[in-house]
Parts: sequence; structure tokens; C-alpha cells
Amino acid sequence: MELPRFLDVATSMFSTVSRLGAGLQARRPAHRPARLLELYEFEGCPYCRKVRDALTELDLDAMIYPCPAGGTVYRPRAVALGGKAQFPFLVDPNNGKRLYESDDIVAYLFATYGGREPGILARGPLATASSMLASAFRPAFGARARPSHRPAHPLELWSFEASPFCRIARETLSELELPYVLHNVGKDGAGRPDFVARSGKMMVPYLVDPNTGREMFESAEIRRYLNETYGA
Ligand SMILES: N[C@@H](CCC(=O)N[C@@H](CS)C(=O)NCC(=O)O)C(=O)O
Repeated sequence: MELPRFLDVATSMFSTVSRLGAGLQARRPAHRPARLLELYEFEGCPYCRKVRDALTELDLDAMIYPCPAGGTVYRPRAVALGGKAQFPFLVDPNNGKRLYESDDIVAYLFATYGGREPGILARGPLATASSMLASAFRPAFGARARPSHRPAHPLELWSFEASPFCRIARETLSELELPYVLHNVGKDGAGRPDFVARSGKMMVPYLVDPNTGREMFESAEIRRYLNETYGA
């Protein structure tokens, strides 16, 4: 489903506001993983959002494997690795950890890489309730797989969780089951200077597709490009 642009951005903005400021501000992690964390998730899933918020706040990048309902690409892999189809599912290749349960994943990320305790918006009932409200504003967006062509290499997205525009780009990546390296560039994030040096300005979402050499800003443009290039 595609909404008129105004409604698209407005509902995404409501999702952001529902999370009361989570997923916006980055603080340097105590440790950075040597190898990219791997997250099996999908947009629209309130539990997955809590983990993506934590990644932004901990200033951590991750390899995202979208697992929307009806997905045939990464869902089976997640089940083979973890034993069940439940999302989010985190794999930390740095120590072999495999975790279900959003609260446990958030606690693990904060303890392992943040060296600090998560706040009340990061895990627990308030986090889950606010994330469910956020999902309610974009029902099913990014949650159901659509037929797609497979890219040879993962795409790359510069984003932060609270951005209403980045959400629009991530939803399309999720629906098309396109794997991507998520570069989190929350406010004050350490990666911002390098990102600006590369892209020319501090604006997200920013998509790089190594399969075609295309690089672009603008959520509507990114959605169109992904649908035209990978939608079947
Ligand atoms: N208590 C779990 C709940 C996770 C959960 O129910 N996730 C849903 C998606 S929002 C799920 O995996 N559903 C099964 C499916 O999508 O096949 C958590 O916090 O991680």
C-alpha cells in the first residue's frame, strides 16, 4: 500500500513521537564489536523496533536480515540458526551468542557494548507499549514480504531509528527482503563526520547499492528505486 506523501510522512512521524525520543540520540559505546552484529527482524514489529532503537542509542551498526511475514529468504535461515520463527533474533558473531526476546537482546547489547543499564524506554512494559503504538500508526508497513529479485551483495543504509524518513526506506527494504548493512548515525553518533565526508551532507536516509553503483538520499526516491530495481 502506498499513501499520499503527506500522510506517509505524518504517520511515520506519529510512530516516532510514540517512542518518546527513543532511537534518536547516540552515545559512544564502551566497546565496538569487531564483526557486525546480525539482526533478523522486520519493520512494523514492535519488539524489533526496541532492538533497533537500542542499536541507534549505542551507536552500533548491524547487518540486517529482513524477515517479514511470508518471507522465504531469511526466515528459514533464522529458524535454522535459532530453532524458531520469532523476531527479533540477534546473532553476535563476536562471541557466538544467539538471542531471542527483545528485552533480553536490549539488556545484552547495553551490558556488552554500552557498559551501562538500558533506560525505561529501552526495555520493559513502557518500551513495549510505546513501540506497539508506533506500529499502530503504520499497520503492516514493512511487515509482509513482496516478491523480489535477490541482490548479489547486501545494500547499505545510513539511518537512525527515530527518523520518520528512514523508516519509509527501511519498510521497503523489509518488504523486499533485501539484506543491508545498517549504519546508525544518531545525533552525536561517531560515524557522522565520515558519513558527511562520503555523502556531502548530513541527511538520512542515504542508500548505497553496491550492485548497481547507485547512491541516493530521499526516502521517496529510495522506495521508488528499490521497487523498480528489486520488486518482482
Ligand atoms: N516477547 C518477544 C515477542 C516477539 C514476537 O512476538 N515477535 C513477533 C513479531 S512482532 C513474531 O516473532 N512473530 C512470529 C512471526 O512473525 O512469524 C520479544 O519481546 O521479542
